[in-house]
Parts: sequence; structure tokens; C-alpha cells
Amino acid sequence: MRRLFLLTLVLLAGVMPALAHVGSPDVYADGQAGPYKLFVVIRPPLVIPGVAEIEVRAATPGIDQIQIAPMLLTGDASRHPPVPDTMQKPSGDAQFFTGHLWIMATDSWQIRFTVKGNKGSGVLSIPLPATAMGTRKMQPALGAGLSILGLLLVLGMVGIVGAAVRQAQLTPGEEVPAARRRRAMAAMTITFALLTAAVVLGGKWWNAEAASYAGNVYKPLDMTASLLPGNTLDLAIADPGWLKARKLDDFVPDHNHLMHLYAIRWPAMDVVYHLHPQPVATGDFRLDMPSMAAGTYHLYADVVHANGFPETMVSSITLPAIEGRPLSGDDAMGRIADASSASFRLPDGYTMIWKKPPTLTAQAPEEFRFELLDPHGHPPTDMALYMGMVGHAAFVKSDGTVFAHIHPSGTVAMAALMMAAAQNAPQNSAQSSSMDSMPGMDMSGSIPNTVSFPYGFPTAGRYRVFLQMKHGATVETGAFDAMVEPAHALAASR
Ligand SMILES: [Cu+2]
Repeated sequence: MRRLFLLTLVLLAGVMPALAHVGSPDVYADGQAGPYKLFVVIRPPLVIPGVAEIEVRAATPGIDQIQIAPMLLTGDASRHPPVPDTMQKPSGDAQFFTGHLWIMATDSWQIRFTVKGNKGSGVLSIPLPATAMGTRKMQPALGAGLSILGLLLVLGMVGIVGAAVRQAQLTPGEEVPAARRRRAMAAMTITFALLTAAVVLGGKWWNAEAASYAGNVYKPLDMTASLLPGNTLDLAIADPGWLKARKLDDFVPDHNHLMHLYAIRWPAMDVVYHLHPQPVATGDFRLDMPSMAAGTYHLYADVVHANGFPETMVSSITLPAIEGRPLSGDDAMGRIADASSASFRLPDGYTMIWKKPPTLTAQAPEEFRFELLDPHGHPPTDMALYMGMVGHAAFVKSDGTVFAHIHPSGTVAMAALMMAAAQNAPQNSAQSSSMDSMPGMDMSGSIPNTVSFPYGFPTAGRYRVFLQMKHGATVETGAFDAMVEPAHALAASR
């Protein structure tokens, strides 16, 4: 019984969508469409073809119209946008827009937002990796009802054939001869056999269709972690079979690295590393390990394919205490004693502060705002970019079902976002460069000590948010716990 329960858990875990992030398929993004700042939410469909729901909250007033169009992120198709749809304003709120688009195939898509208003026009593209995440199950009651109706149809057909053979050629009132009764009986038997065969073959055909669809349902890459002699971490990647087009040797750099690996000591989540393994062969990454405390670590490895399709691979490994190299380059590490406060004290006396909203609700879009202060409570004067950005955040659910690595521009992989931004550069010529237009990627002037991340928790429960910001040569890692209310609580209170 316990085994069955565990198996069920494993199967359920297998259903949890995993893409660029684990268990967090919705896209949250901040971006500039020319002069207009937009907060975009895209909820991709569970099945493909399916409908993606899109919401835009404009931070800049004066927008008359937003048009949306889906197109592939790379390749020839990305240069031929389809006829766009116009977004609706469902409420009296002039800065809130909604729309939906059909996504017809599993691929690396982008949604292009074309905005017109009193400041002219602008374009913003948000990448959308879309794939079937599962198969919708038929409700048991509906299945039972349809079965009964189907059985009635079969029996009705048998009865009609029987009556036709028995009586169709008789004059009204005439007795049915015994020979006709026998022929009717034979006809009914044959009809029943034919219909049964049709139902059985139909079922086989349906199962074959379902199996071929199931082949398209997203299966994350498998990753096996092992510790090699000499404190080397080996990450072997294997494709469990999904789309033939998926490759293991087409990864592109995403904010300076081919792979971003978060290692989080489990279940306490009290030690976290942000590291960057290097490829040594196709499907094989290695890392010269830094010193690490003993324990079991959950590993989350982010990669981006050449077409902009991001994936997060998951594994875990139990390590002895490792006397390795010191941290270097873009490595970062944090120890978390207490994450319950909205003010996190760092080992060097600095403080990270989360401007925490009073309530957090599943699936509600939110700006997560943080601030870094020096030991005197002042903004540090030597703020620096960490891998090109003011901050990096990881949202991790305590039951291990959610992991999302987020940037100030949102949930979209930076590599994919830059592919999309490059295509829009001609339309947004008013801006100096695509990098400058990305939130948190301020290349000019001073670097702020505050950062914000657009995100929404996918489900209710307990989460820990890991936040990284840099000053001087120090990468600070803070952590904040969050209790998230179920989405329906919000609906009920309205
Ligand atoms: Cu990052």
C-alpha cells in the first residue's frame, strides 16, 4: 500500500510541468515596447494545439491599442508575422489588457506586442516555449454516461437490423415465418459482431493516436550527477525521447554561461550554491567543485537550446564534506540560518531587504522588490552587476515541486529574450540598444541598490526565495521565506 502511494507520488511528480523552470510554466515579464513599459503575463496551454492566455498591465499611460501575434523565435518563420489580434480592455482600467492566441505546435515561440499610443509606437517580444505538458483526462461520470449511450446505439442498431430482416417484406398483420425469424437472428448476430469489431478497432485507433500524442508531451532531459575523484562533479545528460529535433550539443550561452547550476542542500535549504559547470563532451558537463558542506543537494541546471528553448534539468546527489577550490569568478554561495524575516542579515554586516506585500497569492502577478544596504544602513557605493544584471533570484518550493530562476526582466531565459529583442531593434530605433532596454541590465551610469523581479507563484504553499546581488567583488546571497495562499481564496474574497 505504501509502495502504491509512493508510486502515485512519483507519477504525480512526473506530471508536474518542467521547462525553463520546474513546475512554473507561466511566463512573467517586464519589458519596454518602445516608450511603453509593460508587465506581461502569458499562461501557456496545457495541451498543443491550445490557447495561451495573455495579460498586459501597462506602467506607462496613453496606450490606445496593443496587438499580439505568435511567431517562432528563430528561423525563417520569425520574419513573417501572422495577422495580429487586438487585445481587449476587459475592465474600466485603461492600462489593463487581455487577449488569447492559439499556439498550434510545440516549439520555441515568441509573442510580439505592437503598442500604439500618444508617445508613438513600440514593439516588445516575449519568448514562449510551448509544449504539451500532459493529456487531459476524461471525467469518470462523463465516461460512464457516454458508455451507456454507446451501448444503447449498438443494441438499437442490432434491433433495427433484426426488425428489418424479419418484417420489412411482410404485409401488415402477417405472421412471421420461422425461416425469417432464423434469418433475422443470424443478421442480428452478424451485426452485433461487426459493431463489436468496429468498437474494438476504434479503441485501438484511439489508443494509437493517444500514444503518438503522448510522445509529444514534454519530457525533461535526464541528468545523472556523480562525484569523480579529485572533487569533480560530473553531470551526464541523456534524452529520454521527446521531439527528434532536441539536441544535446546546441546549447547557447545564457548570461555568460552555457549552464547555470543551483545546488541547494535538502530538505533544510540552508546552503545554496550558484555554479557554472563546463561542457567536456556532448551531453556531459563537469565542475571542479568548491568546498562544500556534507549533505544531500538538489541540483537544478538551466540550459538554453539554439532556438531559444530553455530547459531545467533536475538531479540530486549526496556529498561528503568537500575540501575543494575557493569560490571564483561568477560562483556564489550562501548559508541561511534564518529566512523568516523580510530583512536578511548577511555575514559581512550588509542587509538585504524584501519589500514584502501583505499577502501572496498563487498565480497572481507580483513585483518582488529587494534592496541591499551596507552595515550602516546606507546604499552601497560600489554596487556591481552580477553576470550582467542587478540581481538574480531563485524561487523554490519546500516540497521540491517548483524551481524558477528569475531575472529583473522576468521568467524568460535571457538568451531567448535577447534573440527576440534583436529582431525588434529596427522598430524600436528610438532606444540606444536592446541591452539597455532590458530591466536590470542598465549598462549606463550607476548601478542601483534595488532590484525587482516580475513573477507569480504557481501554487499555494511554502517557498524560499534566494536572492543574489553584487557589490565590489562580493556576491551576496540572501534568502526569504514566503507563505503563498491558494488562488481561489482571492476569488472568494472578491
Ligand atoms: Cu541568473
